[in-house]
Amino acid sequence: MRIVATQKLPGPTWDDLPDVELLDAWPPREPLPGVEALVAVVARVGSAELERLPDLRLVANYGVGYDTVDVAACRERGVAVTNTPGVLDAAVADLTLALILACRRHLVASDRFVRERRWQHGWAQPELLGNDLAGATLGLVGMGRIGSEVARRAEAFGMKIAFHRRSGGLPLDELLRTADVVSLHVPLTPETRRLISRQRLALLRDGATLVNTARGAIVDEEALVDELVAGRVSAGLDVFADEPLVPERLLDLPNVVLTPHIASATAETRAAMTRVLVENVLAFAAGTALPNEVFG
Ligand code: 8YV
Repeated sequence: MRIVATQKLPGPTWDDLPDVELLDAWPPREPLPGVEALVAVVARVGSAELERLPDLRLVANYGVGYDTVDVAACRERGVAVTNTPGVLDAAVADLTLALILACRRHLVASDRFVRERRWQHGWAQPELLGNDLAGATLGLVGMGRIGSEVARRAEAFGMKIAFHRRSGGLPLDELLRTADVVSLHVPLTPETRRLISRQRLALLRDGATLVNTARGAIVDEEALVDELVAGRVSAGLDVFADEPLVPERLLDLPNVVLTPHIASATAETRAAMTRVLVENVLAFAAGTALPNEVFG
């Protein structure tokens, strides 16, 4: 079976895949007949890309979020799509807590303060005065595997948990109005695109923190930048609407902590994601049921 990958993946199980060809460009410049499986790493797979791979039967997406893959277009052509759920929940939840702590305790600004040799009195500067996690309310938008892991960790810090999800929990607007920290844990779908609109951002309390480790396009990014420039709220952002572009206006703001989509980026988690992806490709090659097929 001919397998191609947009990139080599980390971890020992990668070598369990037989003869993977690494593509030097995505999408391929020329059509590649005979390729049946594609390992896709942050790669857009839509109708145009599928045309270059006329014999494709599997898109194995490296990641739990598969918004870059047009699942409907794949289905139309009889191409199955798999993802890598379950193994990255803890890593994403850890980074979420790290961003919450970094924002609420001005960690990055404090580090900069020391490095810039501005620490000249024993007493912390007023602008570095933070807020307790204990007693603060964390509003989770989405309460699936990752949201639940975030809740578990935040409870250990003494935070009160509120959540919104499709069925149950607080209405979204009420959650946004009442939480001290709002964290997003929903997939990017047509329903969640710009779910956190300009109007909804305006509902956030003064001094609230928005954390996004899900997908940038869930938020109206321009409206968020406006709020952050105004200094009314703070944010911890691991994801952006048009990665790797980060809005220029964010780069000098003290009330934002920025990371380059690293929520799942631990050696252990990335290796586990590779293992799950490889299991799916091997199941496909063996003609057995795909462990993590997604259907749109
Ligand atoms: C990236 C993620 O896909 O799983 C997801 O949905 O966003 C990440 O794990 C991964 O970093 C691919 O590079």
